[in-house]
Amino acid sequence: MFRKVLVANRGEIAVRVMRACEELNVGTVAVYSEADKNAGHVRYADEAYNIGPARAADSYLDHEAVIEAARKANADAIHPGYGFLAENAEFADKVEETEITWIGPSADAMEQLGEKTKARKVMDSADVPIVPGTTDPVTEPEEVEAFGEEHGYPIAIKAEGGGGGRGMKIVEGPDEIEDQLTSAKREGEAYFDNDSVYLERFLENPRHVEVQIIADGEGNVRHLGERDCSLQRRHQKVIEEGPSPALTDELREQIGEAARRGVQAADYTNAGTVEFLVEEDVDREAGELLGAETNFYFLEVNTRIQVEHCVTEEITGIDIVKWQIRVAAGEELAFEQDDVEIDGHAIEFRINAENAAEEFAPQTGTLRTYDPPGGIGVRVDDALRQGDEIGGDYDSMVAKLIVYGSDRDECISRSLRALREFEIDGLTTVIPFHRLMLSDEAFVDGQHTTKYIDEQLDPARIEEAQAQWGSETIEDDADDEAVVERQFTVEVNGKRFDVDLEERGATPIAAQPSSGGDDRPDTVGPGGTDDTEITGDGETVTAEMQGTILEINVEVGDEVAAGDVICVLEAMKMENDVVAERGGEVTQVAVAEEDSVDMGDVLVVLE
Ligand code: MV4
Repeated sequence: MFRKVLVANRGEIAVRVMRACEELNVGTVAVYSEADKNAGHVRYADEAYNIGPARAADSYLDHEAVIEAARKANADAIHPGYGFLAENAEFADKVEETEITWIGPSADAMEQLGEKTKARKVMDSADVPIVPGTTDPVTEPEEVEAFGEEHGYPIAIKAEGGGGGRGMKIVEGPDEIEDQLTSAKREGEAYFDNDSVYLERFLENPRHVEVQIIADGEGNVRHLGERDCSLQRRHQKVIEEGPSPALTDELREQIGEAARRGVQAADYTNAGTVEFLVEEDVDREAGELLGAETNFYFLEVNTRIQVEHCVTEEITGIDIVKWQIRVAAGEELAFEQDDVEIDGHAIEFRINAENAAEEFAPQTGTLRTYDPPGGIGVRVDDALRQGDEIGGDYDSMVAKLIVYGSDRDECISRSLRALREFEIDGLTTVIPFHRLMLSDEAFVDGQHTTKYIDEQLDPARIEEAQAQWGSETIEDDADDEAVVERQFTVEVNGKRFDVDLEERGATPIAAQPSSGGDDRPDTVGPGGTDDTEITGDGETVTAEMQGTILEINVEVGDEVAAGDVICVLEAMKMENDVVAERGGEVTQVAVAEEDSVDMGDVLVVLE
């Protein structure tokens, strides 16, 4: 077993990995950016190293800085968590070239499965059903047309390097082929440096079901059952659960075995997830359910531990992260497939700092109250505590709430109880949205598909839920205790040390305002992915997230109407239209094309 593991991540997943290390008696090393000097993962680790500025590209994504920290710390392995460098085959390869062990699948396996037509070929040859389509790239409109004539419409054109909703274009009929093909190629080139695309039949109303697998270096592969992640908003998962309410035991067995065969064929090691689309037979001409049969189709493999892995841990009792570390250290899996039993039901809620009533706009602020729930069946994975600040530098996840029950009904009522107990003040979270879903007929009946939030749920109900259950921000009472605890951080040569002081008779440290202390707007407006503050007759359009300006469509003096696209912001590898909410005359354009902008930066002012 390793002596010391460096966790190349932050937030709850970094703490989750360190907890596994702790149980294995393995030392833990954190890395942190300037913005994270006092973050939970740094507090948890045995030692911590500063790897650069807040911007992820200059710290958490900096290959050399991470490897350098591992060297300084004398760590013998690196765990990447999810996001950041987790699926970066080039980084995995660099780590493999050192004496440090990469806790994850081999760079080779990551590369193979990252290229989608290769992954489709591997799965197809292992008898895993793939969505009907091509296993080689297509380049010409005529090829798409021929595919349409054979299989009908709609067709999905997907980027070879894509995944997670990026680089996918839908063609509804022959007249859209040319534009969508060009667009898919362009996105592939821009985001993945690869303009290669392939075709699939587009399934119109699928569920998203994924199978957790774990494999050791001796060729043993086990599947740990499935999770249903159908409740998504714009490709962002909101609630995940297991087992899937949409599968029969027979189908569950088939899909699990298919996943196992597939990754075995790819010589896969460590933890991974095989994603499937599940859909009832439809008559594509008439658009009607045939009802007779449910089919599943391979979509892609995620070569990392996922946010929602906890669901599987709760219903199997298997510590997936611990097994990741063990198999990377050369241990063999100590359980057979038949030993894996799915027991009960688990649901995971992402407690994001977002206002669901304002198109899930990210929120920043200070956690004035942070009081998570407890009791039977309740697990909270987080990396923060009361008083911490949620900045705009990284994602907006405050915590994950994972609830276990002996069956789905018990799990749902327990979840409602836990969400009612969860007390957060100082910033808006999606807790009211979760409470709405738990009383929503489609969700409670398990009937929802991937289209549910985006296309079927009435937004007015989200607003009502937010109004009803969104907590008021409570002002802090001044803390007038005579003993004041102060924590200091000392950084020596880029290594971090904590110093705790208890000061008697000291003046309490004033609480920071939850907003207004920075230059970001307090409120964010609706309107797609943009972020608009209405002031008097005017409107200041600001960036909702950190990103790059791709295109500016207006100049000073232009008249724009409500809903007009003002500019295009590339963020999180997606092109986002920034839209005017009210409209008016452009009085200022504060950015230029190719500028990097931070969340809250002013883009354009209208009057
Ligand atoms: C599809 C599809 C329907 N048909 N492919 C979106 C994320 C990316 N991983 C693949 N995605 C989809 N691919 C075919 N042939 C529908 C989706 C899709 C989706 C998939 C999983 C979860 C949520 C989704 C939401 C919209 C579309």
